[in-house]
Amino acid sequence: MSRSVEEVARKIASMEIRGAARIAQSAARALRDFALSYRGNSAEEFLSELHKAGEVLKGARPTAVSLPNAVNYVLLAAGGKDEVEEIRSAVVEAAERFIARSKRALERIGEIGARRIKSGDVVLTHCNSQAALSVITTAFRQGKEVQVIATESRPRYQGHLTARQLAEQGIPVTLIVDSAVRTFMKEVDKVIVGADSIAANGAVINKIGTSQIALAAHEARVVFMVAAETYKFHPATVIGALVEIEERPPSEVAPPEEFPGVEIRNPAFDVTPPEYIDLIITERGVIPPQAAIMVLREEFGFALEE
Ligand code: RUB
Repeated sequence: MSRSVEEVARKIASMEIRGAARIAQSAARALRDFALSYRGNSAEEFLSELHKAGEVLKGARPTAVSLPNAVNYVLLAAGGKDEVEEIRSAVVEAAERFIARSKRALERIGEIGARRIKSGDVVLTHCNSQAALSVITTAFRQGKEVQVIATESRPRYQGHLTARQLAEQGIPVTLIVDSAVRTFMKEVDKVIVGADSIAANGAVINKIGTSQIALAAHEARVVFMVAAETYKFHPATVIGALVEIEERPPSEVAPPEEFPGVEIRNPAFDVTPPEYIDLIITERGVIPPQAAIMVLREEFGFALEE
């Protein structure tokens, strides 16, 4: 097994590489680099090594489906090839296509989503999502006056990244603790978050706390939007699979040795039901959550046969 594949998997697991899009792109890049550095001359062995590398990457974190979707996209291109060089160029080409497509999707989501932002809007976001930020920054670059409220996103504080990234671009941003969301909701016009996985029924799996924000937005009749590339849709949910919610180490929440006799739980993601989601912005257009199944059929039709 290539050291660099293991290194990327380790960085994904430790969250040095984090966020569903970055995770997916880095997995595609790791497979490309592995293919480029492979020195054997048996096509069969090469394919088997590639699949092992794919499994190592997929096993790094369980919730963001962008990870297996990226790996499967790249490995599918290598299938049916019986020469080492053919496999190598198919993997390199597919990985680069995936990365380019992922970057283009982010821009397109920004353009499409910005149409839903009006000048003067106060937008609340949670965690640190490139897709959600693409919408906000595109609207701002178009000259719309937007103000952002960013939640800190305990326990890993990805909201700090969001607040800094927005402030660097000159976008007015207020950082709040996660538990202040309902207090601030009366000042909010729109909520926009990213997604790690979207299920066939339109439920969105995203950073822990997202579903509480959706509930508060619903209560206050504030529009709740999700920005997600089509590779964040989860094909196996069509055939009944549930999305695994990652439970991370208790030490991220508090030092367990300082709390003898206390159980500390740290689920990293939660599920927002489709009833609380107004729309999902993808690179192909805006859909209601109930149309998730159509995206899955179009995108992964081949993978849904058993
Ligand atoms: C990140 C998170 C993000 C989604 C979407 O969680 O929940 O909202 O991954 O991000 P973590 P993007 O920090 O635990 O990886 O739009 O950048 O893909």
